Amino acid sequence: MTSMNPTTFDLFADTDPEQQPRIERIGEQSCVLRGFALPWLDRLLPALEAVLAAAPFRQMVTPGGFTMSVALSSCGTWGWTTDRSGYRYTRNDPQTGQPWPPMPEVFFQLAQAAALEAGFRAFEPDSCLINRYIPGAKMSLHQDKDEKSYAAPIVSVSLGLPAMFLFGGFVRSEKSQRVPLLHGDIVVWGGVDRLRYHGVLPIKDGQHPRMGEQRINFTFRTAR
Ligand code: MD6
Ligand code: FE
Repeated sequence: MTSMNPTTFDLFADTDPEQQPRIERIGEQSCVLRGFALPWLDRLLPALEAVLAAAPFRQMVTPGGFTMSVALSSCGTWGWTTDRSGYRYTRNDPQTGQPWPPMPEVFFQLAQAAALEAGFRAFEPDSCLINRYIPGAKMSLHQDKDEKSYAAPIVSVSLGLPAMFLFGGFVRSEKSQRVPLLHGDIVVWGGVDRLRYHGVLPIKDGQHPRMGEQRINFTFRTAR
């Protein structure tokens, strides 16, 4: 410290936005960790490619008969699927008949680190749903309620094109907050906020320098 002159010291003062822990609370037990995934990307993206080679993105049909605009894949012990007969977690990918690819260690570690940063200890996700949005794709307001227990939080990683995340209440009609999400941001929510309605507005046209013309979202859960 003795070698630090006042000018150097100023660079690390608490007014420097680069040095702030960028945690934004969006609910009693929910927050956005700005840029949290960025230092992990060099390990995360190759692992993502390997998962997608084994379980490619596909568009699924809802029980109501609508084809989702978001393309989905999963990794981990349990993968989330939907078809005309309903929503469920399955051990096998219905498209390949094979077990979902195992969750890469770096996925698990990132999810656990983000949960801890948000105040949730010992998060052990057994499922990672991977969503791919191209411009125009959206996610209607919904609750994540197919998991067996709501004790564990959900950790949601955003990559690529920006999105406007809607964070609502406990009934669909309640007014939502609008939370802009950028490449590298992570939303963590749980506890009293676990069953809040949420969604994503249609993704705007654009090119992301690293991810191209898409937004990729991972949501980590404890399904069982
Ligand atoms: C998305 N996310 O951000 C969709 N669910 O693309 C979700 O549906 C979601 O971000 C639960 C918790 C966080 C989420
Ligand atoms: Fe969700």
